[in-house]
Amino acid sequence: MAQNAAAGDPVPASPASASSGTEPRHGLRLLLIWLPLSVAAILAIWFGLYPHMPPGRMSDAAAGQAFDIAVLAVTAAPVVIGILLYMVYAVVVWRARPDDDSDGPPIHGHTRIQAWWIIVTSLVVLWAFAFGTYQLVQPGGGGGGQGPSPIWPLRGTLTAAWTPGSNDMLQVQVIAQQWQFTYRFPQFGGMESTRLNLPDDMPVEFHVTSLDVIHSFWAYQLGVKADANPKVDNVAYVKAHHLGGFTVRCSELCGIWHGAMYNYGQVVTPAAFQTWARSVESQEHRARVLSALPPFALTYDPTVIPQLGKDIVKVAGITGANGYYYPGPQAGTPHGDPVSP
Ligand SMILES: [Cu+2]
Repeated sequence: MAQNAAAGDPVPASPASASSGTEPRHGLRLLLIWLPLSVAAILAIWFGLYPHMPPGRMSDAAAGQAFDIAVLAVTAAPVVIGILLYMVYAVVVWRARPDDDSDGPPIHGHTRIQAWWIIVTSLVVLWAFAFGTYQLVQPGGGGGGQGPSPIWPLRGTLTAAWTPGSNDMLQVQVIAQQWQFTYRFPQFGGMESTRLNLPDDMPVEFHVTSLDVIHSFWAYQLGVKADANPKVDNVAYVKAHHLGGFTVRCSELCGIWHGAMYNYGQVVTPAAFQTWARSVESQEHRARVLSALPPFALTYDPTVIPQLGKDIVKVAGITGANGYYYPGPQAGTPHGDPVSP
């Protein structure tokens, strides 16, 4: 268009009709470049990236997150390619030549392009809205079954005695404190452990709370992240589908050792889980840890109980969040000094 003006053409009354003879069909050109690029990007995302998309496929929740990211990336790729392509095309094809000081032709409205613009952008937004809403609500999604009073709980039977191989819901209380996580299992006598073992293929209900400041429980490969706030019982669900290890990190800046606030968990077979949980329970029962711990509750008052702390740190490998909130006289021992994690 700038070339026409520079060549001395009269300013056309209607650019579309006047330039149709000389101007190439830019819209068609753009479409023919955009289409194969978009198809290639979609195929690369779906078959190249999606199989490796974090956080993996260890649980329903994790697989759902990987799927959501892949679908939204596939939705976004043609849009991003369209914008970048148009910018590059405009810079290359429509730039003014060095000796061209003339004005460009006047800009007119184009009803068909405007209508298409409104239709296409509306469809993209409506699709993102519908997909996002469905994924939040459907079982295992990120939005429904989380928070202090979940709206859509994960299906499972709540029983006092948990049995492997059934549809029993395993309850795990996650107790965060500066700077470690402790896990308490109410269906196993309220025993506590710094190890998070979980049964494969069975529903798990986390109750996440904190003894001191705000933390966040993030079991990365399981796709679970829940705020750990003092005086709050925050519920999150997961159903693991693969045996193996996962990482738990604190995901909320919670003090000087926040970066060291992590540990590891393991998804094991339901039978192996039961054996482990029972053995820890009986070990803590023999060591009189269970009777010394406060009764299981949804939240705890972080009262310092120095004597309890002493008793608990005597049991190697077993720690109690409620027992040694502050290490007191046990400072410096491997299990009693939280400032040296
Ligand atoms: Cu923390």
